[in-house]
Amino acid sequence: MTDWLGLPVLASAHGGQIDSMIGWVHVFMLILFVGWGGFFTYALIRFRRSRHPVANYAGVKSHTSSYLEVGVAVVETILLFGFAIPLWAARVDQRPSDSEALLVQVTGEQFAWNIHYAGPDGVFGRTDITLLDLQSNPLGLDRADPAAKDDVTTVNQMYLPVNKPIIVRLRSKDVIHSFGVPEFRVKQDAVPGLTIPIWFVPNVTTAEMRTRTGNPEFQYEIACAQLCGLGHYRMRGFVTVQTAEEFQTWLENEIKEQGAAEADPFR
Ligand SMILES: [Cu+2]
Repeated sequence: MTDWLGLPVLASAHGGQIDSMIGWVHVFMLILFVGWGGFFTYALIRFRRSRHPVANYAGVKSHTSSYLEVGVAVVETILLFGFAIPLWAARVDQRPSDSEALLVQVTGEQFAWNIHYAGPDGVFGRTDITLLDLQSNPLGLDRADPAAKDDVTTVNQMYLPVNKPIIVRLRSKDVIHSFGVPEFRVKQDAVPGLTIPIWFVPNVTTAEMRTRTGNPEFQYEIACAQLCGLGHYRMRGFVTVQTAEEFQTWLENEIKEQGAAEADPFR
């Protein structure tokens, strides 16, 4: 229904609602455009110079236009507080419980996305700012902490299972970044000092998307959607959506590899 908007291919459960909203906003804007355009044309003709050689300094005396403006303001207030804010609150409050969703911590930094999985124990390992090393340990993860043993961290590579609710806990190490994946219809600022949850359900695997788009190299891309510094343009991450089994295999491999690398850093 919203094909005429030329939006990116849709790949999340809630995205259809966003698209239909974008569609409706366009329709309403078109109505406004036609309405105001018509009024403008009417005013040009009705108040043309040949009919009004002398300006009227008194102007309009009736209060109709003031009442109309107050009316518009009242309607807009009702739309905002009666519909928009409650709808948005329902969306962000009714997020899936931590047990039914996959929790992924995403930390933006100039200029990369650090992705952190808690692993099978579901507990994120302790992080310590003194352990932070931009090359080898950008999150300052303390591998000595038992909860960190099965943690998996990656840079700019996010792996997600298809059809499972994902809760991203979004954070930033330095400035404001923005986590945007157009196909998921997800975009949220990452603000230093805050941990902001966002949730979505990716429902098309990367493999399926490659067939659908006819592009064998298709990748979901995390675009930083806030101008965050000189390297902003290269702050790109990638999301690979896989079947549940593929994701599990990937996670287990990473746990093994990252655990082994930790035990023998010179491997
Ligand atoms: Cu950024």
